[in-house]
Amino acid sequence: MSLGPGQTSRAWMYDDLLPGPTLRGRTGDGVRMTLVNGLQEQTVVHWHGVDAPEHADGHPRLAVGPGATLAYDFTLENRAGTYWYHPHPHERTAIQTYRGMAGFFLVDDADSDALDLPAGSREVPLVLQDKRLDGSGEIVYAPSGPDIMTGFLGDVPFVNGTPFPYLPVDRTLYRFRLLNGSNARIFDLALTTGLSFVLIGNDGGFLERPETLQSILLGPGERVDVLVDFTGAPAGDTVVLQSRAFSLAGPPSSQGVAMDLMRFVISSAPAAPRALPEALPALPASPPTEGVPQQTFSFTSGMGRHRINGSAFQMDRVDARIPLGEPQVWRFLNASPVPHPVHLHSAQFRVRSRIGGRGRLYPWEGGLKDTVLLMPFESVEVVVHFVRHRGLYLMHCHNLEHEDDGMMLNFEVT
Ligand SMILES: [Cu+2]
Repeated sequence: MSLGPGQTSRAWMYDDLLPGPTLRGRTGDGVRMTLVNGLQEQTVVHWHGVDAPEHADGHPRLAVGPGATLAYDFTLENRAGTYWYHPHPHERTAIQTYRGMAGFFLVDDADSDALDLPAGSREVPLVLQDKRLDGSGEIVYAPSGPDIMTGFLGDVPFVNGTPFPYLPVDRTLYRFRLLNGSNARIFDLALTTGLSFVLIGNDGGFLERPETLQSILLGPGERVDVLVDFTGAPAGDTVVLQSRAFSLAGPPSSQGVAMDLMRFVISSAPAAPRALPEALPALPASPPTEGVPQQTFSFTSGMGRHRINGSAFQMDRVDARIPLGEPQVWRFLNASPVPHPVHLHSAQFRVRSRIGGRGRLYPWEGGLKDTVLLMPFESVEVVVHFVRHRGLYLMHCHNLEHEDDGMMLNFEVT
């Protein structure tokens, strides 16, 4: 694949595209896809954030070897939202995702249609990543021990598979679907020239109400759906999407360094202004949580080993069980000096509190989430409610080096 003028690198891709093809469906659609494994190792696809039945969720025990195929057939049950897909083979998720295997899975429904948001060339999915390149411009993936402690961090920003790209934009409203598709890097997103984000959605679809924000902290695996209004921007101006510097205690690394991710170049062509939505579709009702069972999961990174409740992932061991339809409160404790973005398969959850560290929740953590960022020594409480599928699913850290090192467990919806 090309990285710009005169520069190429090898990549591992879905359908020879970097990122993979953007899949788009409507709630209630049947999804039928076939994975054809052209790698020299096993792989499997996980539909991140999508409530797939057990056989279609991409659990590593379902991975297929080189040359083999795997058929997916399920009904799309999620509400409108910004979902995505990536590999999930045992201990090889990090390298396969890093080398290029990831794509968007966008879902629409009657509610999203009714909002009449910017569409076509003014609705742009952007997958944000970081890479390391060697002297010849080849993408490098060779994590050292310290890299596995912090996660593998790159120094070159990639957006949609291109280093520091630009996008010409008209002077009107745009919708950006932002995905942090990095293995380990956390982005503190902001726009230059005083522009702000109007946050309308996150992992599991639209939020309760639009919110204007100057910055959004996005951990690996998390998504936000934002509107940006370029109406007042001067023609010829360049607006930069940046990750701002932030400080982080713990082992030294480049986590938190400032990075310019991409540029928007304002066109001189006239464009009709568009109004922002005043209200967003209602969220599904929350389950009652009074007196419901609780479970605690402790994420530790001692001696360079990443564990949940002291154990490394084992393919056939079930670490937690939860009855279908029973709401529970799950507490995730980060008992370590490194961040852990915690991801659940099978259903979206609600984040209800954070203690330690930042000690509060942020607007992009409202609504429905499938991934929540725990900075060092933070803990969060989430309300889980599995209502669709019984079966074996995963909880894991979405820092992919941590995941592959064993910070993952099986839970069974019974
Ligand atoms: Cu982690």
